[in-house]
Amino acid sequence: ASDQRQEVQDPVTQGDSLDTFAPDSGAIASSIKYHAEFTPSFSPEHFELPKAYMATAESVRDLLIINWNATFEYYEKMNVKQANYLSMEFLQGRALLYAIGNLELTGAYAEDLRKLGHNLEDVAIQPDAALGNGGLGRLASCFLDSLATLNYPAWGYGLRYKCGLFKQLIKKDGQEEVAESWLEMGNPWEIVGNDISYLVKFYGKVILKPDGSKQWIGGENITAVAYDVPIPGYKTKTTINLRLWSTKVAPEEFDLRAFNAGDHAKAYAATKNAEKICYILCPGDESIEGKTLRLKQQYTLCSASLKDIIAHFERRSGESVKWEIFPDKVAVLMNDTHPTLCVPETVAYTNHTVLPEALEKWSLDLLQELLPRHVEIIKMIDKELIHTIIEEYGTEDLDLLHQKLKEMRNHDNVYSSVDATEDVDEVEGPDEETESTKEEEPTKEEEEEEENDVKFEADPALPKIVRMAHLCIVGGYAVNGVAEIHSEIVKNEVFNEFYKCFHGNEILFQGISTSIAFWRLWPEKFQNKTNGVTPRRWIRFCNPDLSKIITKWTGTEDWVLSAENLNKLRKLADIENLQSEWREAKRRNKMKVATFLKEKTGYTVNPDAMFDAQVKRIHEDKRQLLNLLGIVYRYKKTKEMSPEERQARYVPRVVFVPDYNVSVAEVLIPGSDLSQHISTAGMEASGTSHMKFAMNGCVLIGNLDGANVEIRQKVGEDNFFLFGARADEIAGLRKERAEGKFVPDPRFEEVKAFVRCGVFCPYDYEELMGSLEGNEGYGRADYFLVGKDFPSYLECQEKVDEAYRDQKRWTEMSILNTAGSYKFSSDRTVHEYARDIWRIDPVVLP
Ligand code: B1N
Repeated sequence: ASDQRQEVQDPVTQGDSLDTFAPDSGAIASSIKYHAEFTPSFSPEHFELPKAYMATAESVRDLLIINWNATFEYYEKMNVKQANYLSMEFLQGRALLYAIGNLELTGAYAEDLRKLGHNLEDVAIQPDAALGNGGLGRLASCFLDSLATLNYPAWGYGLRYKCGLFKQLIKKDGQEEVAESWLEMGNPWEIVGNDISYLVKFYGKVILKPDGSKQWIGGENITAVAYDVPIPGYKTKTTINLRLWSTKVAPEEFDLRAFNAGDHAKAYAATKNAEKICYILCPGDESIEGKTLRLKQQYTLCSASLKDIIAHFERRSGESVKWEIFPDKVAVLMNDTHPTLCVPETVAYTNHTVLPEALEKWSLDLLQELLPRHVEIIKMIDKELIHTIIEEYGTEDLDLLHQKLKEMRNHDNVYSSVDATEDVDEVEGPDEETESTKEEEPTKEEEEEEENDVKFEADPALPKIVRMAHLCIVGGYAVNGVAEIHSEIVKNEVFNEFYKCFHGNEILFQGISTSIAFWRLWPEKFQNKTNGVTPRRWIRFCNPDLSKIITKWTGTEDWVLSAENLNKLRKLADIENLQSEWREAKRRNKMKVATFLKEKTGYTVNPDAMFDAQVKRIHEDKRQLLNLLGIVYRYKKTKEMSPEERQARYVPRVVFVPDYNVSVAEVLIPGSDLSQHISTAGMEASGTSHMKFAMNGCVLIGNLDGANVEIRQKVGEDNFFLFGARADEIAGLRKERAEGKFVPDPRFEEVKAFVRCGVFCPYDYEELMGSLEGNEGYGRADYFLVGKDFPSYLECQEKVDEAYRDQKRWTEMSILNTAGSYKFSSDRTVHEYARDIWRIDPVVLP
């Protein structure tokens, strides 16, 4: 990629203005009425929900489209360099009130809707756009918000799943997942581009053409159609695009003959095959069918998006398409490894996990079958990698080189992208469509290559797999982790072989360390980009009460666009008046949570109690179990108290909130006092919910993992409840555990026994508790070290209780959390990506 920045100057419209449509009072009401009348998807009689929502949304969409078109046309005309963010997930949440807010029309819409007999807040009842699971998808959405707000030329690319995140029901036996289509009532936020579609090919074979080039033919073709979602920036005309692909059958794939012969099932097979690609988010991939589907999803995203990006480049180039400047015009970011199949192009890669089981691997056989041409290219990349290694390392010490490659291919710590380097006869032929498919004689160079391949052949006994992260690192020009500690682990541990490492003896002489041999691949590719979240949605929009206080005490509303202004609160944190306003706002937000919980779960909670929240996908490494066992322990202790003693304290009350999503977060986060980020150290890449909690004045309890480390630095050590083992201690502790040397704290034994005895309900707790003890058949002995961290967690929670009793001190901590959260604005993150990875500049519309 080129380092060149561009100077964007519009010679034509400089000084002119392309005014945003600024509707006066009454114009909004007419626009809503217009849509209510002419919207074809609802019956004409009434102006009620959901029709009122739809008509309001469509009138807002009109405004967005004006800005969206202006943005698009300007980028076309100026031929700007554009970043493209490819992600299998986006967690947008609700759009209506947010878009109106960004357009600064909340008052006007509320007023005009009132005239039409509706309340704006009540009209905004749309389902969440939940095209994601958690942090990774929500991060993508925060980035889009920041990109638009900061006027960066950028687009998001994703898939338009018909069913987003499942509806979660908690039944006696556990979680029940129910499919739910968010598109049932229609989606006013998308613009279908029936004229923007691409063929995506699967299966088939590769043939060699007479001119020596290769061609991928036959197989199955589907069509990907563009659905565009305008993303408005805050207080700017810039409105960028999220292009989501939906799949359908390519017309020629429909078997009309079978249909007419009455074999309808056969005729529809192709339709179903195509449509199922975008049917659900994250299809189960235990079965081979599931794996194939997931791979098809990933490839659809890559293929359609890259074709689209290339089409843009060609169109914007006009008469003279110069491919050598492609990297000056286009940056492509892969959000984790899911879009790895983009690698043959110009890409950058963000890693979001170091958990071995979460690092994507695909069987070479499956890839070979579905994408034969890509496998050829992947193998070429692999060969080139080995050459690079040989060049870097030299062949003087062949044994060592062998050893190195073997290590690289070792299953849990590798870097060769493909296990196999020997040739598989993937070039088929002869084929009817070509005159000749004879392979050319290998050149001398190729013969040498062959020799090296044989020398450095992978262990044939190992299954052939492609490690997507390795492919991303080899093929990407930049690789980044998502928090400082995570980026260190990425380069020094998990992918160290791609970065650099020492081998041979390290000598320490008079305090100076010298290594004998030095292995260096691509240290320059590795970077850190600590995650962030948008302060627009995560303070201003979800917490209007606190926003007013921040604006009042910092003197301006500038913090919405420049989060550094939040830090002005630091000096004010002990002022009595600010503190009492702050507490009142928190209390109102807690009342909202109480109302919400009552409605959603039927449980009553006392707003005077401390609200202690843990918000995470359910996973062993997030250690919900540590939280639960802590609660159980405290419950047991409360039970053992005398009635008088118990009176003086709150009895623990625990509510599980099912079906968590962005809208639920918008209620829970502002109304929490404490939030828990207690994953086993080294396992949470970053986390992002704690950034939202801190912004909303919640104090955190956590260990030194992910972005906790940086949050603690910013809010101050005294304002963060720290416990638990550090990342660099974990390996040693696990070893100790496995060797049976770990002596559990009596409180841990007590709480497990208490659960086991069945006080909560009769249930076979053996598996759950066994996993903490490493009993036979229950896998790795407390791999996530719940037992190890349990005592320090309990002690830390006691300190929290103590601190909460001093409301003045607590409020100060709360304010200091908001103050220190300034670093975790996605604006800062996006500026860093733009500067260091995408190399794009803001382009302000005239
Ligand atoms: O990405 C977030 C981080 O803040 C979290 O720490 C991290 O856990 C999360 C496969 C993932 N890592 N990996 C995923 C999501 C979906 C999927 O199919 C993996 N999500 C994360 C943002 O950086």
